[in-house]
Amino acid sequence: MFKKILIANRGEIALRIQRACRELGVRAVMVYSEADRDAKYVRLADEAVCIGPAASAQSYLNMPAIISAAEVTDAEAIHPGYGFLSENADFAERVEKSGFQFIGPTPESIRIMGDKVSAKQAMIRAGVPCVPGSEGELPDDPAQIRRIAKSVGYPVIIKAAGGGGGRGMRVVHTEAALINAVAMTKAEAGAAFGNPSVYMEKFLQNPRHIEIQILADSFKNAVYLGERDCSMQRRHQKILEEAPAPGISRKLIERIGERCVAACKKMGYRGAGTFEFLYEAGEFYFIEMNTRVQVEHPVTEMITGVDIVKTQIMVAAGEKLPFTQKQITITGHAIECRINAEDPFKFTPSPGRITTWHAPGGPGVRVDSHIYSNYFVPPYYDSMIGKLIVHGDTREQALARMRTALLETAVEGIHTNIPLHRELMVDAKFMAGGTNIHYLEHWLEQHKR
Ligand code: MV4
Repeated sequence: MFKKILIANRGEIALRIQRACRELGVRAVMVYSEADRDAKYVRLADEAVCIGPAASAQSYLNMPAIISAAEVTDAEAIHPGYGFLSENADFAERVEKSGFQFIGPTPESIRIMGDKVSAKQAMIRAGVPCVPGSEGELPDDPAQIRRIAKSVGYPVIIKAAGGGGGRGMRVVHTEAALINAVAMTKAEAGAAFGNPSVYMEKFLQNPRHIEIQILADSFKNAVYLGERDCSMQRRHQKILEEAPAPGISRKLIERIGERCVAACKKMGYRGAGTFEFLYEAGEFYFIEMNTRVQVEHPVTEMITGVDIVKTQIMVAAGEKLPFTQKQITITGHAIECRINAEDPFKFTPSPGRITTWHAPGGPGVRVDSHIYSNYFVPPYYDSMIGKLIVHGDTREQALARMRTALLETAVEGIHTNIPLHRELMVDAKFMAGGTNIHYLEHWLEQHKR
């Protein structure tokens, strides 16, 4: 096992990774920007290095500054968390070339999954079901593009190979609009991602967003840890997640999970990974793979008892996965509410000083947050200030525990989205389970204030 790890991130995930380090007896080095000088996890760290000013480009995205910090502190490995440099293949490569272990997949795996066309081709080869479409980059010839669209069937969606997470896509309903839409998406993709390559898929109208968590070691061992339902989102920002996904049979999850595991083994994938699927009319369709630990990983930890962050570190250190698929069992139900510093219904950011913070507690309640009374939420970064996670024997018990936890939680001095979560936890359709990716946006339209 490593003696010392550098954590190249901030906020709740920095604290989460530090907790995993302590359990493993690994010393934790934090890097921080000038805006995060007073952060709790910076004080708790064994060592801390300031890497630059508040702006992410000059600190959390500053590769030479982060690698220098690892050099001066004698860290052996770098954990990138999520966001920032976590899915940057060039960073992973520079980390390795500098003699450190990147806690994540190989640069090659990150690169393949970062290009959505090569990711999809890898999945097709590995037998993971994908959305029907162009099976590769769209050609330039308009007649060929029209022919592909006709065979896929309208509506279709044009997506940028360099996009992902909702960036660089366009829905097309008619042949008349097709060629112009492809040209527009290509132009935008070239400007935004430096890669004009686009592909085509059948547009699914009312899917749910279901994802499969996997863990793999360097010895071609891999397991899936069940699924998460992340359909409750607004503008591609998830607001709450749950596991298991309501109403989807274990048999179907097992079938799809086994395909994901087979794909990991085939690709020689190492580390934590998430296969994102759209689920519609009882079928799963792969869309993207994330090669990092995800914000919503705790719901999976709660239903499996597996520490995903600890396991990421163990497999990066060259250890074997400490469990087999047979040893993974799903117990109960978990829900996570993301707590954001923002207006609960207008969604405008609300940075500033937190005057009061009372955390909830009780059976099955977990709080992943770096905040404290008198903490200043800086305006420079993502608005998420923590996550409330509950576990219960049943979905109904988890819902009841989340309602109580949200009632107990007090954040004063800034606005948060807790009032929105309180309303969603008593919403009849959400309580019934299985709402799709458009539900929250429609709900907000009907509950305008
Ligand atoms: C789609 C789709 C419908 N059909 N692909 C958006 C984020 C990116 N990961 C993929 N996205 C979508 N791809 C096909 N073929 C609808 C979406 C989509 C979506 C997906 C997941 C979660 C939220 C979403 C919100 C709007 C659109």
